[in-house]
Amino acid sequence: MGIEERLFHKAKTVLDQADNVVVLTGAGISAESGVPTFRGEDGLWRSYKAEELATPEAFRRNPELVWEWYNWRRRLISETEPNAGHLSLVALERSKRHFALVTQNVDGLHRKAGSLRVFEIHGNIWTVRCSRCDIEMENNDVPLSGLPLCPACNALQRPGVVWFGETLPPYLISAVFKALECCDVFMTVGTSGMVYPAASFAAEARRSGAFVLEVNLEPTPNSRHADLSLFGKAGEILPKLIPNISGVPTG
Ligand code: BV8
Ligand code: ZN
Repeated sequence: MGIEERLFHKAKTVLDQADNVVVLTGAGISAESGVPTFRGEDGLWRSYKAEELATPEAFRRNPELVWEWYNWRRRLISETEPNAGHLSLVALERSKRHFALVTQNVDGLHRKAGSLRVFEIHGNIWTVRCSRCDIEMENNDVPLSGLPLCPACNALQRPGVVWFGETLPPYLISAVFKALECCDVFMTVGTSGMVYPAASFAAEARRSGAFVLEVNLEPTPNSRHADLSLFGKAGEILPKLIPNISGVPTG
């Protein structure tokens, strides 16, 4: 058995035997669905700069531009479907007593695939939130007709996502850190390990004694905390790692 196969077999055995699994996903798991990642060659940030768009200051300065960017992403995401990587994580969730899927993605594709125990720590692009009274609601219009206004106080609504410089919902973060404390296996899938606090989860899980498994196209800052890294496409690796025992329709 070659080294690759041995590593793969080890990863599969560890995942099979785990009773409590936490998975962190990033933009890379949605890449094969056609959603551009943030920092790859087709990266979202290439055409735009994060500080220009995904910040509260940018929204205050130019809400039209920020909504134009989100409308473009909403349209693009509305035409995508979950891929084999998303579906494999549904099968994994159904096969484990204790399971949490923590995603940095705002595209909603994990829920669309059938995942239930999902923490969307950076929010969801299909949610809009009032910039004054914080009331949140779902809005699936593609595109939004003009700048959306709050039905309660008529102020401007913003995308229901967490921008740079904004803190993540505290209840979500404490739930994630509790999950990291008790998991046997922590798997990262398709994340560059650049954005905090998600970028600190692998080290945290390792400190708590979990086996850390990385699935990504290339090495990342998470790699040094990983017991084992499998480099390749999530949509190809995950279906081989996770037997579809629960008969999740593979689309
Ligand atoms: C916060 C929602 C408290 C919006 C996003 C200095 C040091 C440490 C921290 C900071 C610092 N300066 C500022 C900070 C804090 C900042 C931060 O981390 N900045 C970074 C850039 C240094 N973080 C914050 O502000 C967070 N809040 O910390 O609050 C605070 C406040 C102020 C100051 C300090 C602390 C809030 C962060 C949330 C930002 N919102 N998204 C939206 O989406 O519109 S972040 C955005 O990046 C997305 O959520 C995205 O998911 C996320 C992370 O990127 P990735 O998912 O990893 O995607 P990326 O493209 O980078 O990588 C994809 C990977 O997949 C690649 O490795 C690629 O190889 C791989 N891949 C590609 N295809 C495939 C694949 N793998 C497998 N298969 C494939 N097919
Ligand atoms: Zn309002």
